[in-house]
Amino acid sequence: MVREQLKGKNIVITGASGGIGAEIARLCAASGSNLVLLARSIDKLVQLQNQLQQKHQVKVDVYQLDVSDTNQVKEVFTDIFIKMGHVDILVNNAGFGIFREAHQASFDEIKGMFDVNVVGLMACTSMVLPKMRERRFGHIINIASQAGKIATPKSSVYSATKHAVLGYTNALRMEVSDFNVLVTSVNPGPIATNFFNIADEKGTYVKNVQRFMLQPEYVAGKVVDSMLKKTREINLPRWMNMGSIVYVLFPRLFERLGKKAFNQK
Ligand code: NJP
Repeated sequence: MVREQLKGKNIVITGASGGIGAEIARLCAASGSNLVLLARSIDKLVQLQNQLQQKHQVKVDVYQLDVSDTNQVKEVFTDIFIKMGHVDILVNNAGFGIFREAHQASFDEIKGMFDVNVVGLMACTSMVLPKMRERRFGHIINIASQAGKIATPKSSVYSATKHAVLGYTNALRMEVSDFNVLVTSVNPGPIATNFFNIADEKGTYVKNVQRFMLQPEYVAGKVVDSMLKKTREINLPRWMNMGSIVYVLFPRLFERLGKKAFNQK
């Protein structure tokens, strides 16, 4: 499916070596966008680059980037601007989680999750904002999580990073609204990706939530459909988001009644 509004647009995707990021890249390439794909696994990026260039005759650049290294972020984005001139859409997708109770999370794990999910996302955003504001055009899409709306046991640190992403995203949306720059957060529930290889080392959560796992292609489709459109949030699946609305209204009751459902990890 070709999304006409994306033809010839410059799109940068972090965490594009697999999962949702790679699926978003596939759909954007099918719409004729120029892509910059970022991740640490350069071999996977090069493979995807070759596939997309052959199949869709689009321009795809790849860079090895650990988004938690802010010096590297600066260098890579500086180079992207030299080559592309401007970025129309930034998809901040790189992220990871480790399911652990707070008392078991090591300082390295805590710092690691914040450095990638929060600081890395903010650093990439900072690099594209000045030009987007100047051009009065652009879209920043932050992949957060339903974990950014409801924190559940064994997700204390991961949820905290995604709450931070949502706080940042909501303020940013207001900051740039007069500059015609769009800001969208994406809050999915569990998606069948490699995310759980790290997050859920015992496989308990995957087993328990298997029946309502989202497919990465579906989530990516919703993200790409929202591109360059004024979409505040994408919440998937819908019923899970209803839960987060009720949670805001009746937190104590919700935590008590939902205790079993929240203890899936
Ligand atoms: O996971 P996965 P997803 N610097 O593991 C990259 C959120 N989310 O697609 O660096 C740069 O297949 C990694 O690349 P590499 C989640 O929090 C997920 O599911 O080569 N990139 C890979 O391309 C995350 O924000 C679920 O290892 C780094 C990508 O990130 C986003 O969705 C539910 C990096 C991760 O791909 C994509 O995750 C939810 C670094 N330091 C939110 N570290 C879910 N799957 O259930 C990792 O609500 N990456």
